Amino acid sequence: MYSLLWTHRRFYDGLMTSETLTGDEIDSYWANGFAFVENALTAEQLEALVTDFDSWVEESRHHSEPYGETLADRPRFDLAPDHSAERPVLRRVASPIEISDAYLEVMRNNKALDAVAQLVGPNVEFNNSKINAKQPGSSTEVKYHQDFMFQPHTNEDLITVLFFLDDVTLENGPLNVVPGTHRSQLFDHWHDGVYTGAVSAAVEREHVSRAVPVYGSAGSACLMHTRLLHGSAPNNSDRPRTLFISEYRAEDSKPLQVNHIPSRYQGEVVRGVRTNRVRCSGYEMEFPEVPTGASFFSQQANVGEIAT
Ligand SMILES: O=C(O)CCC(=O)C(=O)O
Repeated sequence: MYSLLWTHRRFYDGLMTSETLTGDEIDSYWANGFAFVENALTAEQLEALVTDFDSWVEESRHHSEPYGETLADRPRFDLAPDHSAERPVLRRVASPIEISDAYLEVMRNNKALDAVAQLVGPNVEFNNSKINAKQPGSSTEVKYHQDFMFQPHTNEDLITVLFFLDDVTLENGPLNVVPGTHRSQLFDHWHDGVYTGAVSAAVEREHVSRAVPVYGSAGSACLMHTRLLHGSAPNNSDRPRTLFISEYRAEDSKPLQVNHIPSRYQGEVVRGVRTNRVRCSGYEMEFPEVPTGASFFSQQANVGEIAT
């Protein structure tokens, strides 16, 4: 719904401005907490990302447990419980920029990053990256959460960019966002002493009816405010849904806890310059738990254990 609306607006506005986001789109981002950028990737970039991802899916057929290594000493490739050699369900690749020149190049250069610089720049740093994939018919879902609750910073000028590597439709498990929630509270992601990386069932029930799906063609990107409440449902279609997700922050927003997806590129200035300044906003939260499993899916699996 949002993508169609913005497709048309971009066509007309694109004739009038060389900036990625128009003034209205910038206002809409601050009001709603998200923005949509069509053709955020060039055709060549998209093809290179898909080619590398397809090769990792093929490789995953030879594994039955999460595998590979990251800087965090946790597996890089995370497999869903229903993964098999015949029907591979690779659901997460942590920090693909370390093992792929194509992903590294896109992290540094893409049209959505220009939009990030418009919103929280001009000076922008890279924070972390991952691939989230939902193979056809897979049960992989993402429980409702706010990204900021995984890695607090001195201020909240962080933007998560989700690049669509496949066409995202209503059927293949699109991202669902709750507009305006970046301006409401930070919701607890700890329940009964367990960090679940998700809001309580009560908070989810309260907000889910206002959630809107973000869908569009491969190569598009959704930009999300770090406080925006979001989640996504299983893929009930026969088409895959793969996202490359790259998180950026204003250069004066400094991390207060270790990166939950560490990378040798974290803190790289990708737009503008380094200023040696720090800016602080006022908020309170309980520190998150750094995952010990291959990804946050193992933390969100705790949700089933908690009555909230
Ligand atoms: O894969 C998705 O649909 C959402 C991803 C997400 O919210 C996350 O990884 O934080």
